[in-house]
Amino acid sequence: MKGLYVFASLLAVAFSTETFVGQQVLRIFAEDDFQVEKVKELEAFDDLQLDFWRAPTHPETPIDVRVPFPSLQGVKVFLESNSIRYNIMIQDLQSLIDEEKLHMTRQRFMPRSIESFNYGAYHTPDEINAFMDVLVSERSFLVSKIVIGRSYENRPINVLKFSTGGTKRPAIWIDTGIHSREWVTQASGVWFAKKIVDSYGKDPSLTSILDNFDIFLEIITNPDGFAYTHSKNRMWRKTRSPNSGSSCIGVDPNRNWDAGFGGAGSSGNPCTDTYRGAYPNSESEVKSIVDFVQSHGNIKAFISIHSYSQLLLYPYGYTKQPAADHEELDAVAKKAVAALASLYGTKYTYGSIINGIYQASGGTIDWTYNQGIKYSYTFELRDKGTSGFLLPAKQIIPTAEETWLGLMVIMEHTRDHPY
Ligand code: 0X9
Ligand code: ZN
Repeated sequence: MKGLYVFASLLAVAFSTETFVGQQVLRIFAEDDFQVEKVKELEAFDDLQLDFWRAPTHPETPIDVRVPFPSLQGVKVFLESNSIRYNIMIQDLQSLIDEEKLHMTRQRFMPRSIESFNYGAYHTPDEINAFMDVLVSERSFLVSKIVIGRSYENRPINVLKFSTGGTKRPAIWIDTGIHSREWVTQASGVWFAKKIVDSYGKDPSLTSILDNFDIFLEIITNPDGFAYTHSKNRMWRKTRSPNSGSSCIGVDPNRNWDAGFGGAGSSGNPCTDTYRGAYPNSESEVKSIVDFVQSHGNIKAFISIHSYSQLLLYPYGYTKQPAADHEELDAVAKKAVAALASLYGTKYTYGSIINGIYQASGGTIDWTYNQGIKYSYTFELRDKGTSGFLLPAKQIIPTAEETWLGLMVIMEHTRDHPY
């Protein structure tokens, strides 16, 4: 294994892509608060270079952690000597990444029409951008592309606008891919775009939504990070902006919003994956949405899509204080997860962020909710921890289809409960 590791590292240097050979993802079951604290000790140990896919929180929820090869032995010994139970969730991370890449290259082509596009494959940023342009050119009566800003590396921040007319109609916002490595979300975003144009005029419910609301869909919400997951490091989560006084790059765009900014559940260390940034909205990918939401002024539902864990969450993440609309948000979530499960039996849990997952401050939907967007939700799509961020491509379409049913419940509720 050591020889393989060295060889792979050399290869990686040659092609300057990050390799994951010999890395595993462990699923840890901390049984009590003491064991949770022990795992947090591991988290604090920077040299181990651990990547927590699911951070340590309550004893009941499993902790998933990607462990680089050189740290693997030490981490396992630490867990065993503290009698902390774990299993190997992903035996060989690089082989999953290789499979994903192989599948992608086989499917790869620039879309010529929205009918010929392969919705069941992962695509490069160029392919997704080309898809958006083809969609707009084929369905210009319904969809246009607007640019709400530029990323740190100067990529356009594209948003699809689905509109049947009117001036300043109320609107529904959906974004995918704010965390760049959560690939099933951007892939689902592409599928949603196609679903919307196919359903208008056919599905009476979506038709009535679009006759009264505009829908804004941002598929590649973190363009620099997404490009980086394709070219350099499949596991990149953050933006790609530099941090002054540090050689570490990037800010967690789901900790950078002006809602409980700087509180617990975010980090002040630029080298961590939950780094909040120097100040709220420091990231242009965040600021562009903030400016758009404020200048629009009539967004009624805001749905931000992540993966993984199969959760439907609503505010708050930074405080245990229940949202003023807690009961209504909870009732809609309950209905949405039931609709989602009706297709393939996929089970979601729902609740406020702080109760449903963990404390996270500076998150997207806490800010949108505090701006008065009552129907602020966030999904964490498939799976519950078999493949995690490396969800096999064959699950893209089923994931998008079932999620759509949940989205429809939220959008219908928004339509039927004007405020
Ligand atoms: O930590 C996060 O930002 C979210 N989990 S993820 O694995 N997608 O990174 C959980 C925070 C809850 N808030 C939202 N999902 N918006
Ligand atoms: Zn995420």
